[in-house]
Amino acid sequence: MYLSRAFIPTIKEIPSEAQIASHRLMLRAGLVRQTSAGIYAWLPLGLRVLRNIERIVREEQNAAGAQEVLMPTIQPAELWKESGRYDDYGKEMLRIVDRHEREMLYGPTNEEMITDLFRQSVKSYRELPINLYHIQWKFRDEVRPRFGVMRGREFLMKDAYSFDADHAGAVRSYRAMMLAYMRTFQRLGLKAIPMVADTGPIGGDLSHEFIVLAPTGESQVYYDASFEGVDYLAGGNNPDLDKFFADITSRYAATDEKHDTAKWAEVPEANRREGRGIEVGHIFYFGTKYTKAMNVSVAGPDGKMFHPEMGSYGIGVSRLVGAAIEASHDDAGIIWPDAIAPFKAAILNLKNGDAACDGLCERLYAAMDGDALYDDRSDRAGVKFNDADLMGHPWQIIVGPRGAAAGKVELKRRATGERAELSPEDALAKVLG
Ligand code: P5A
Repeated sequence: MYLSRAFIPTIKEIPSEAQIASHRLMLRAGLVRQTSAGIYAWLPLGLRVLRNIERIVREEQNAAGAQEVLMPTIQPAELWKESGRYDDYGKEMLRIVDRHEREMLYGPTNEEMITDLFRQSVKSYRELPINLYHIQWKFRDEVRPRFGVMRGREFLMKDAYSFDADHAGAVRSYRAMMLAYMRTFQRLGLKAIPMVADTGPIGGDLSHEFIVLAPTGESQVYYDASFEGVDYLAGGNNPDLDKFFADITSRYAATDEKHDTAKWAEVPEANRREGRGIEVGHIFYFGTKYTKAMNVSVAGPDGKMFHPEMGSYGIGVSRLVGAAIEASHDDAGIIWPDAIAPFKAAILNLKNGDAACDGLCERLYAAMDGDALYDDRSDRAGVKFNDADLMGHPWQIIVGPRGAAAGKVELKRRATGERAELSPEDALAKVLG
């Protein structure tokens, strides 16, 4: 993308309404704009990040055996009356009446709807297990929407729902999703730690939250440092789920709600870490809560009908954009993890109009095949450096007249500030490698 023509409305002043770094930086770098309280429009740069996160989430859900569907945002109230949650959900639910006076709502989550889809089609234990997910906008009329996309009213969630024949199967589904989550966060370039959690309005008796560490997080967390450096991507396509689960739950990690001082005292002192964290995912096992309430049963091997066991599994896709920035930024701007960066590199033409600079930049831009933002504006070099740092591209390929004449570029790594003078080919190899 040519920056001179891109719709990336950056802001120089620090937006006064934004209390935390990610919100300020998302506004300043032109990723999003608020359209009403807690509701945001995603602009090209922000949307590219959102799509990158979605892609990795989707790949890991598919690899874990979940199947993608797409349910609507608008739901009929009847389903929620069946489950008993229509009144429980209170003011957080956005209620709508259509022209025929039918009660509808903008979905805050989809347990009821997926249970209804399941009961329309699945009749036998032989069709189990099934895990269905979608990536869809949700609406929760939060009392205090704040921190930009981190606690919005409209937000993008990946939500998966598993159906199993028995408790053992449901536990297996839960563990498979937990591993898929650890892999997802690792691929996103984030350190997320699973912590035992309360189940709240979703219900059930087994639940974990996934917390990304960041000083501005809403939760106080306590965890064992041995979580750091575990490679969840090792273990191939047929991982030992019981071993994984035993290993992960043997390490202490809890938010203050669930903090157990006796167990904490057993963690070796050198390993005890305290800090703040952001909840980017939450998984639940709730057995037959919805299948019973909504009268869903399938035939077992003996012909007897039974209620399938369920779990649900959420990732805050839009929240992750903010969380990634909270976890990785400096005074100059965002520092994107490579996997989710909107562009791999910015190409900075320090002398627009100089034939050697223009020619070299165009050549680099073509070789990057759409994965570079080319700063072809006629601004001063300082403006270009500042904007590239603000937008946080992992690499900057800097092309000045002296270098261009000698067939050299400067390559800067945003995260470390390291710079090296290289041939254009070597720079490309590093950036694309
Ligand atoms: C699990 C999937 C659920 O809704 N039902 C379907 C279950 N869980 S949850 O914890 O309530 O939400 C899942 C994740 O969604 C993100 N999230 C939000 N993101 C932005 N703004 C919000 N207001 C918001 N509320 C929830 C969180 O990442 C949460 O872990």
